Amino acid sequence: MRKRNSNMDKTANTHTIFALATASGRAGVAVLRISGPEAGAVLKALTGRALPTVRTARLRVLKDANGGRLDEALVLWFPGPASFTGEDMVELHTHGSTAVIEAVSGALYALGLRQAQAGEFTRRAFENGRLDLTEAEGLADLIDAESEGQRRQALRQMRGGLRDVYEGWRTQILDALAMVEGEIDFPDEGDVPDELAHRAEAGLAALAEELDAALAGSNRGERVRSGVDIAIIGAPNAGKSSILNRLARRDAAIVSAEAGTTRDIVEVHMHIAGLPVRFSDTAGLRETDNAIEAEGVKRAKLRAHDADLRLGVVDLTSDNKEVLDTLTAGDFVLCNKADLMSGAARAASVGSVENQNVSRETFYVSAETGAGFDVLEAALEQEIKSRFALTEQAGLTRTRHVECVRSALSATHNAVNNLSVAPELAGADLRLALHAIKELAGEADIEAVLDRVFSKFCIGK
Ligand SMILES: Nc1nc2c(ncn2[C@@H]2O[C@H](COP(=O)(O)OP(=O)(O)OP(=O)(O)O)[C@@H](O)[C@H]2O)c(=O)[nH]1
Ligand SMILES: [Mg+2]
Repeated sequence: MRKRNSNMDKTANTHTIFALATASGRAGVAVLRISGPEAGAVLKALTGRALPTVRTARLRVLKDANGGRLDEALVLWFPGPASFTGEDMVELHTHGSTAVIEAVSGALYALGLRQAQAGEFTRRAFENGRLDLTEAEGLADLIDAESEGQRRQALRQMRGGLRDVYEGWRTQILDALAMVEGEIDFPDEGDVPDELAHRAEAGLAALAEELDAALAGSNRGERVRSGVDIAIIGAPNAGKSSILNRLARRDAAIVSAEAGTTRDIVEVHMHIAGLPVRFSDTAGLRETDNAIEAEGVKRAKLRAHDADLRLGVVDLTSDNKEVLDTLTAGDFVLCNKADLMSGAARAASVGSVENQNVSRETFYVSAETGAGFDVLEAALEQEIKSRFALTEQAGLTRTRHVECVRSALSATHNAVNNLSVAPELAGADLRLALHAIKELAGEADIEAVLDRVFSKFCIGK
């Protein structure tokens, strides 16, 4: 048995580690996980008995080195490599008090184990080939998931959804590379046609299209992960804070008849269409000598600029030019205080909020009475669904993925351009594309290529 602080282990990977898998604090049950070569020996030492049946819960008394009872626990034995980390693993389901967790942890330290670092179990699983990088990321997202959409997306990625996608790309690149390499290495072989490299062209064009589509859809995956940002902007007193409170169904922001009430940004978080959504109520846009209000206006504009969707609130009795100019295509115009408007006034107003160049939906609402909110909320849900919600296809969910796919795409474009000019350059481009896919997967080695060249082309060498 390794002793604590011993230097027997030079490589961190072979050290046996443990960690509390459940949240700390008072609870009915706590789960401690152990992983590494000593896991089995540790379980024997703790229970003073032989290892239990594989992957079967057993009730055992846990004792320290002096025979002192620590707790009665359910124990499970998962020998590697068919365990989560690929190493020998043990789970101890103890009672969930701080005292029990501390006592059992103390016994594990005494047996020479060290506490796992954040993510170390998953890291080992990755290094042992139990999951690829995107699956590990999916797992991390699943643990963090707060909304329905996040849960579904993370689960799909954890189960290899993205891997399936990039394995398809990898095959396409390898196919093309095999053709190109055939051209370079065996130019005089009779069974390798001269125009071999050009046969790669159609496949690469199709690949470029797929990569392009994945990049176009990446905004969705990232939004599901990080949430949709909606900014409420408008002239002072238009009723922005009242609208926020209506949407939130609580008094989140201060409402008053005084213009310039809101200065700091007031945020409300909720879930719409299974996605986390952040509404930001902002300061009314106007010129002002007041330094604090001016700072509020500056922040409002910045938030509006960064938002995924803007709700431009207008009060038809005042000047709304600045607000309307801030809105872009797809944003919503909310004509508030509809309760103060006669039907004729409303009809006359239509032209004043329209913009010939930018298509925006217009809603007549009253934050005071709640009129029009059912229509507005339904439209918001529809908009979020169609613009950001999950699609059937697994996609890119992180900036890291987007960067890898971007380099794969640019390398593919270069390869297509080089095919007719110099196939050896196209080959180098395709290796770059392959490397980008390997980065996406979290791999390093890229030597599968040559095997493929020979096996596919029956060159006879
Ligand atoms: N009649 C009527 N009054 C409204 C409506 N919405 C808001 N108000 C009133 O308009 C005034 C301003 O409302 P706020 O929600 O504070 O407006 P705001 O746009 O947040 O204003 P600032 O934070 O100052 O920019 C308050 O007196 C509200 O009660 C509405 O739909 N109908
Ligand atoms: Mg306000």
